[in-house]
Amino acid sequence: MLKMKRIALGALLSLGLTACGPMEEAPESSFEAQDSQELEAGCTSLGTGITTHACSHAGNPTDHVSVTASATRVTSAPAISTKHKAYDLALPSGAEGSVTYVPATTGSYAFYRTQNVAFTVVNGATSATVPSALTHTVSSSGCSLTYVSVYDLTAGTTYILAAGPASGNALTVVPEFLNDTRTRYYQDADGDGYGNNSVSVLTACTQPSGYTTQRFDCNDTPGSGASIHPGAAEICGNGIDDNCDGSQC
Ligand SMILES: [Ca+2]
Ligand SMILES: [Ca+2]
Ligand SMILES: [Ca+2]
Repeated sequence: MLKMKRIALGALLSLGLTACGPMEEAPESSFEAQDSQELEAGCTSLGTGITTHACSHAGNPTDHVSVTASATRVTSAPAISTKHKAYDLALPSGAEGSVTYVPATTGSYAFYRTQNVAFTVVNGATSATVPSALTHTVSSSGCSLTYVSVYDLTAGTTYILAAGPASGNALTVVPEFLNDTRTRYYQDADGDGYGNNSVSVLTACTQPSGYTTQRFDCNDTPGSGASIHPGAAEICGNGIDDNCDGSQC
């Protein structure tokens, strides 16, 4: 009898927790495939997540790398293969200089730079030039990085990064692996600032229109759902869970 009471109490508690507790996070398993994706088709600009991240590296102490004129476009050029680091390259005077980059993982890599100078990525094994998937200027307050290019690279391949000539013969480069700093955005169909947990994109690009980083909107229906969201005041007696906390009052 006691056991039955315990079971009944447990069931009631469970129901209560379901009704009052925070909404469950959307399962992430369906998004795993996106985690190893290359740069999204149609992406025209990287998002602030990765740019801000790269800027923080540029604002910290950098590794100094001296590049000689005789070592350009050769696989024996100095390596800058550690990601999440800023490299301060001393390029040959008035000439191009090279460093090498060996990615640990296959995927999209962004090379942030302090100057818009000639920048070419060459496959060290085939000597073929690797086309950039995206190139654009960087605009971020207080950041010395002004330019970025993205390339789809293969793990274990030695790539040669040829840069310059550069003003002052100095160029800071910050390599970034896009998968490390992608941001998840949730669809906000009713425009109330809160997104639908079950409709999201994980992207290195700028925030898609109609999406937000806020989630837990329990009614994202355009029009009627706009007044229903976690920031709304709960109104008793209207039969609606206005603030999405699982209860109507
Ligand atoms: Ca919404
Ligand atoms: Ca809503
Ligand atoms: Ca209500």
